[in-house]
Amino acid sequence: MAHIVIAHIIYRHHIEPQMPAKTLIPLLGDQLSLTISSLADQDPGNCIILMTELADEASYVRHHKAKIALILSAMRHHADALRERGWQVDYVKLKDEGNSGNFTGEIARALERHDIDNIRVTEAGEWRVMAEMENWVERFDQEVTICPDDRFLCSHDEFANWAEGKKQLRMEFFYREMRRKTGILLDDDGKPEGGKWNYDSENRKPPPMGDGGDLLTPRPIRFQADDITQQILSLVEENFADHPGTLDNFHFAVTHEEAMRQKRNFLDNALADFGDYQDAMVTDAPFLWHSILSPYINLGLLDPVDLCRDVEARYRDDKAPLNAVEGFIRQIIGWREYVRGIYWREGPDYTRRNHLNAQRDLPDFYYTGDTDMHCLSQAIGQTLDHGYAHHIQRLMITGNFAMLAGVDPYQVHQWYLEVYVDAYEWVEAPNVVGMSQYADGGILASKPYASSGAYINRMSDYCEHCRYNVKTRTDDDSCPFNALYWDFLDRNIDTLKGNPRLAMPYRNWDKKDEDEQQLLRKRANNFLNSL
Ligand code: FAD
Ligand code: DLZ
Ligand code: SF4
Repeated sequence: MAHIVIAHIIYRHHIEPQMPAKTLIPLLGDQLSLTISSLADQDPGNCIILMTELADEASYVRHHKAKIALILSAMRHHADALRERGWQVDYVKLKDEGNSGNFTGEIARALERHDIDNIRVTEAGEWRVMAEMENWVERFDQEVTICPDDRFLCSHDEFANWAEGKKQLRMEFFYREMRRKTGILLDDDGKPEGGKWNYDSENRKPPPMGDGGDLLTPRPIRFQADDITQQILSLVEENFADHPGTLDNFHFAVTHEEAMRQKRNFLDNALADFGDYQDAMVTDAPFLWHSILSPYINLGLLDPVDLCRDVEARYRDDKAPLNAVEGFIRQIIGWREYVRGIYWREGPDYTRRNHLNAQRDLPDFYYTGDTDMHCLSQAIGQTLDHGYAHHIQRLMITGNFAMLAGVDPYQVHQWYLEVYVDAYEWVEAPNVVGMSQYADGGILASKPYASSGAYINRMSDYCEHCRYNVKTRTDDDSCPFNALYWDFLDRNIDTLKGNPRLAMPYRNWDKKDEDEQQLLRKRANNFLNSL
């Protein structure tokens, strides 16, 4: 089992200090919390915080332009917020002369600018950067302290203890532990509020439709770009023109205060209906009743547990029903913590897993949205426009299609890491490689999330606007998901047939006569060859 080591290694500084030597605190782009562990108990007068805009971080995958803009603008605003609180921040801009473009190079340069006798940093959210940090001790001959990231409820050791000896790591049981740990949504006797731990069965309503499809949904606040953001937008346009996505819809919150306003907007206007329509999908309505808060939680602008307590308070004040509140809290203290635990437990090779040996290249339309399949063109189109798609779109449209088509899961992983504004490997990889592609062989999902067009038709209005017929399977205009679904089961029969949760679909496949099976295979292959 892979394990992360939090290092406390002491080396002597080799330069004689003229002034009292200081602590260098590198702050990574997704460590924008004012109470981040690397700053805890430190004297602002005795520290230099180092923040660096890095070409390598912006381009080790081709991140969506809006993702780069959000991170860089939030970093510049956060540096100001830290300075206002008395910290000394050494901030390196992307185009500053001599910027080496990577964390290690920038620490080396900072050590020449300042008199430093130790480095203190919060652990990174990715194996790649963690490996880099662990080299700093040797590289710089400095004491390096790597602090645990206590913005998460569950530490690495705690997750390892929970997982120890279990055959299956079920999110549901992990989630109950987190409820007990926080006391969130427990009654006075320590029992789950309302008598049940999980109200998911109430959260699968089909999409609500307004007159003529004009749906009255809440809207996220669209923040106006200030001078800092304007400069960043130009910088990104000039330097990352070949990256996917557009900046035309950039209205993200970039400060702690703006993120708090977006949070209140969600609590006041969307939370109450979040549960009912959590899985619904509607043409040209990208946000529905979702919170659109993941970018801010993952950057550190919002604290996840504070958010859950605010959500719980809405329930206690009779402002939101239990199914919405429990459903929302489960996503954060359940799924979010659980996928992080899996990521660090499984080790750096996790993104290379390929249980179903899928080898096809990712179709080009994932970067253009240019396909006749309306569901895919909607999910991909809004992703390129906003850097956002909600969970069911990511899982059951883009993820489901890639898995059914047999796309190489590493390419799928890279696409998700690029195009979503909230994507960092610790959260993206388990969701993609494990949950959506079943490439880890069932660590995270007990069966592949594979579905035909029928599910998409039930949960969306997409099929009404599509040139394909969702009701048929083997005609030239039949919904491609239908034949692909059966072909996927057939193609992977040796690997998947033993899974008890797939017993029913395989029985249904076996019941089809040979001619129908052949027609389904032919329709699937014709379609795949046309990609
Ligand atoms: P809401 O629907 O309002 O949910 C509330 C919050 O719950 C989110 O903000 C998020 O913090 C948390 N959450 C919900 N589901 C999950 C989950 N499965 N894992 C972790 N946190 C969750 N989430 C990311 O933050 N980054 C990613 O890169 C990412 N990639 C994904 C890839 C796939 C294939 C799938 C199926 C899911 C992925 N998710 C990812 C989870 C989820 O889709 C997003 O968190 C959510 O869509 C963000 O939008 P929101 O803030 O409106 O969420
Ligand atoms: C994602 C990202 C980007 C695009 N740019 C920067 C940057 O310029 N400077 C920085 O410190 N961090 C950036 N990040 C976030 C890092 O990639 C992230 O901190 C690591 O992947 C660890 O999670
Ligand atoms: Fe998607 Fe098929 Fe429905 Fe078209 S018919 S929107 S391809 S599920």
